[in-house]
Amino acid sequence: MEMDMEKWRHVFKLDPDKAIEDAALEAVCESGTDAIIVGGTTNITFDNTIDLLSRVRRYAVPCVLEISNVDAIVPGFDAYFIPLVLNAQNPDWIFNAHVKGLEEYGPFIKWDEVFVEGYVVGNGDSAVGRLTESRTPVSEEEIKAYARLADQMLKLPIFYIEYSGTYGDPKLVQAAGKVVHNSRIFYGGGIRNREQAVEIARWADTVVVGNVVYEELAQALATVDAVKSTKK
Ligand code: 1GP
Repeated sequence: MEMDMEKWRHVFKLDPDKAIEDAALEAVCESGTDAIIVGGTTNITFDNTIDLLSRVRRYAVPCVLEISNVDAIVPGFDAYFIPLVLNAQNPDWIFNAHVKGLEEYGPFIKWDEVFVEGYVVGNGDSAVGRLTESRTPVSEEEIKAYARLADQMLKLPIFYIEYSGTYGDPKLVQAAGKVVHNSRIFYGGGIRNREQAVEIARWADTVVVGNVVYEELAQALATVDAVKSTKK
């Protein structure tokens, strides 16, 4: 599958642990979104991940696995996103999990399919915030420092501002944009309607829409056009 992440403006993130009917999945995959990210934090298994991949594969949309569990790495995705949680305070989520994965899979990895995401978790009460014991809240000055860490120091392809479950402050996305030169800025978290999608799309390169798919599908689908018709 052709995959040019540099052009992605909108992506849906689907959680293998959540049920989605065929008709809803079709609407999501045919919505005009640029890609589907398969990812979640809890109860992610090989079985539910391969099941979702095979269902998304009926459609001509790129499909990426965001790895959260070394035991649920499924071959056959177009690419693999590996989060590195920059504000995690639990060392397991800084590099221990990555080293464990590399011990097991290191020789088999196709590195041109792998993109490391420098994550900043903004919602300390989200599943990922609790798991990684992320240091929150994040101020504008801090987000700029994390953005420079990801972009200039670590030279990561993606700087991901993650507010999963709550809508973050667009000013933080704007602040990050001022200092990032090369990383793509992804924002995900709490986008529930067109207005929020537009507000974020003004500052983020790529807008990630997750949970609302499972709660208000029509609103979720409306975010695609909202993002694509907004100029950054
Ligand atoms: C989660 O960034 C995504 O990783 C999207 O968050 O589910 O709140 O839209 P929501």
